[in-house]
Amino acid sequence: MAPNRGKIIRLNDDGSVPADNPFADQPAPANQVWSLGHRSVLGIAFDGNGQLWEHEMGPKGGDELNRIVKGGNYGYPVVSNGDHYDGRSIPDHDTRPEFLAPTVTWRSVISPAGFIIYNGAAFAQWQGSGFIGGLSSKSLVRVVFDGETAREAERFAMGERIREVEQGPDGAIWLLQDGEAGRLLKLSPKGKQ
Ligand SMILES: [Ca+2]
Repeated sequence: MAPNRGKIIRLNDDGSVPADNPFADQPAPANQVWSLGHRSVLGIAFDGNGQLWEHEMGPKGGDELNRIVKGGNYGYPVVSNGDHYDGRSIPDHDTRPEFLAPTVTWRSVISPAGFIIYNGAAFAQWQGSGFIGGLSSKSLVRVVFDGETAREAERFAMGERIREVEQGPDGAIWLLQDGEAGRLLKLSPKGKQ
C-alpha cells in the first residue's frame, strides 16, 4: 500500500495503532489506514450517531461528501465524478461499483474547506446539520443528514472565500475568511452577541 497520501488514518491518542484497524496486520503505515482512495480531505466530523463524514476537494466538478466506513476505498484516482483540470476525463463512480461512491457530489464545485456537524443550542433549528465552508463558492453550505444519506439543504452567500468553520462553546458559529485580509466572523442568532 502506498504511503499515507489519500488516506484517512486512525490512531490512539498516544500514537499507537488500534488493534481493530482494518489493515492492522500489515506493516506501517498501512496499519494506520482507516479508509483510502481520497483526493484532498479538507473536513472531517462525526455526527450525533457516531457516524464519520468527510468532504474533499475533488478534481474539476467533483467535490465530495463521503460517509466513511472502516476499510472503505473511495476510488480516487481510478474514479471520480469530476475530471482532471487539464481536461483528461476520469471515469465516473457508477462505472466501478467496487469503490464507494460519494453521498453528495458537487459538479458545480463549492471548493469545501472546514466542517462542523452542529450540536449547539444557539441555533436549535440547525442541530445535526453540517456546515461546510466554501472557497470558490464564497459560501457557507448547510448539509442535512438522514441516516446513511445527506444532501445540501441551503447555501448562504458570504461574499468571500471561507476557509474554516468552527462551533464556539456558546453555540455561535465562527467562520474564517481566506487570505491575508481575511476576517474572523462570529455568527449568532439575531438579537444576541
Ligand atoms: Ca469523471
